Amino acid sequence: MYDSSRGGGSSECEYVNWEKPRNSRNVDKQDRQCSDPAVGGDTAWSSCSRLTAVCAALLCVLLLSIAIVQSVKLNNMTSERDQLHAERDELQKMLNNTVQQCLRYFVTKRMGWNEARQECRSRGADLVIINSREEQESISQMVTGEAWIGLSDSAEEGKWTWVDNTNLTTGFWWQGEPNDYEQKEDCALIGSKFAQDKITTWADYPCEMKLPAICEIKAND
Ligand SMILES: [Ca+2]
Ligand SMILES: [Ca+2]
Repeated sequence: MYDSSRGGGSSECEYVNWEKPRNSRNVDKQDRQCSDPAVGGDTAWSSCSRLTAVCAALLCVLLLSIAIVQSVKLNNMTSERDQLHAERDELQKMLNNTVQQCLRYFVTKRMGWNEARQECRSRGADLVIINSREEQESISQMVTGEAWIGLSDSAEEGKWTWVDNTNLTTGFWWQGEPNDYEQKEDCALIGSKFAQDKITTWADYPCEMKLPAICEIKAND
């Protein structure tokens, strides 16, 4: 309806019969809910923002967790690999030592010292000469029980000489040895049954005693 009594402008007449769409405000509001926080959609906007932030945070936590798990797995695998390498190297070293010992030393049957020396020499070796504590330890581990070594004082009582004619400098005698018991003991053995440790195990026995002997193949032979 046109109301001319108000004398207003044409713009006012135009709105007399015009009904603003009932839901226009709501539609407008809905359109702006997630796009413009300044137009009455603060609550909805905050919800969207929080939801997005929570999702992003969860994603970050998930990715971080995966990264941590993978890192731990990698560290564990690296440690296991290093340990396996160390064990392999140790086994290789033990194998090499064992092979070297097998190639360098052998043990005869039971016989007297002079007979044993002949046996060693007939096989390209001689009775063993022990030059160091390491060799004493190594040979002690190789044999069990008593065995002849290449040391005697047959030529001159009390003057212990190796089979290569060098004089003994460092001995590994058990307590009270050598004692030349009844003036009949001129040959040395390793692994005395009376010894209480694995290092000081030498003793002098009568050379006719039947014992195994340790022969040593020289490296330059
Ligand atoms: Ca003697
Ligand atoms: Ca003795």
